[in-house]
Amino acid sequence: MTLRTADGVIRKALAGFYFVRTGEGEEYMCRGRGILRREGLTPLVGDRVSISVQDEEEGVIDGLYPRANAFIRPPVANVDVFVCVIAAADPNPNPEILDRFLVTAEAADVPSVICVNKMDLNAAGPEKLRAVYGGHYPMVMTSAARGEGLDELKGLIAGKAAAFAGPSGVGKSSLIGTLTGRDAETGEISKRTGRGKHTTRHVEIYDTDFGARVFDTPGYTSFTVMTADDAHGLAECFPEIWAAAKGCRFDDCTHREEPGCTVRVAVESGKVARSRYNSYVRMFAELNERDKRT
Ligand SMILES: Nc1nc2c(ncn2[C@@H]2O[C@H](COP(=O)(O)OP(=O)(O)OP(=O)(O)O)[C@@H](O)[C@H]2O)c(=O)[nH]1
Ligand SMILES: [Mg+2]
Ligand SMILES: [Zn+2]
Repeated sequence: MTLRTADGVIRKALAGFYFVRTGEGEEYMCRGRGILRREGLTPLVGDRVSISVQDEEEGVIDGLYPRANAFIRPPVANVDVFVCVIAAADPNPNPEILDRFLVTAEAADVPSVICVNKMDLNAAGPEKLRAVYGGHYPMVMTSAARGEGLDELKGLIAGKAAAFAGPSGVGKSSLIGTLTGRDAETGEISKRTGRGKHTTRHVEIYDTDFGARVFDTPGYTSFTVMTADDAHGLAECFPEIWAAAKGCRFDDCTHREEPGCTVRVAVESGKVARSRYNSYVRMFAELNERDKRT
């Protein structure tokens, strides 16, 4: 039985249920209507949806409103900015995984902020990361453990729908805990169970008192999904490579073997970091293979 219909946003997805908050602030646990599945539409956290309310707690998702953007990993929609979290150490930074993620965000025209967490570990990695990414992406150095760098992070995401993404264990949930004031609670749980770690298994949106809605997402251990349109669109997804490519003599330069390629000159002079260029070349080869097959 349908009591009424309403519009809302999916705040959490868990075990086949979608938790939808309506404009009036009520929350309903919803299933998706069969028609969505048949049309190949998977509701995502962040989606704006129309629902039929069935009783005080439950409803059914009837349809999805058009999305500004949607991602497979992490499975989120309508993101204003990604906070790409990487740890100074423990786990050690993996630049290629970060580059793959940044390309995915660029391909969808969603800006990224790079957040280097666990600065309290005094590792050597962060200076290198700043040299590679600092001129091309907003960067913030944080310690969720010590509450450092959080005001700067807040400034970068205030008023936005900010999805936290990154490998498992880098501190996404810890950062979100301190941003939303839920840290004390998490600390108690970890003391009681004796576990230092609470791996996130679902996507959920949390409100903050500075106007940001933050998405916590499960960490990934590898990143193979490639969403750049094609090999030639790839250079566009590396801001500093794209800037260097403007000077190339040939419009169709792939920036690999071509003589006089200005991207390679920029790599030699250090304007483009070698690790970024290597990521580009590897991803180019992968996309080329994929395009050949299809
Ligand atoms: N030293 C230090 N440890 C931290 C910091 N932030 C988080 N940790 C610890 O790192 C571990 C992982 O933190 P989480 O917040 O669960 O990491 P996550 O990115 O949410 O991990 P997944 O949910 O598995 O993707 C926990 O033991 C935290 O206490 C930090 O700034 N410094
Ligand atoms: Mg987590
Ligand atoms: Zn070139």
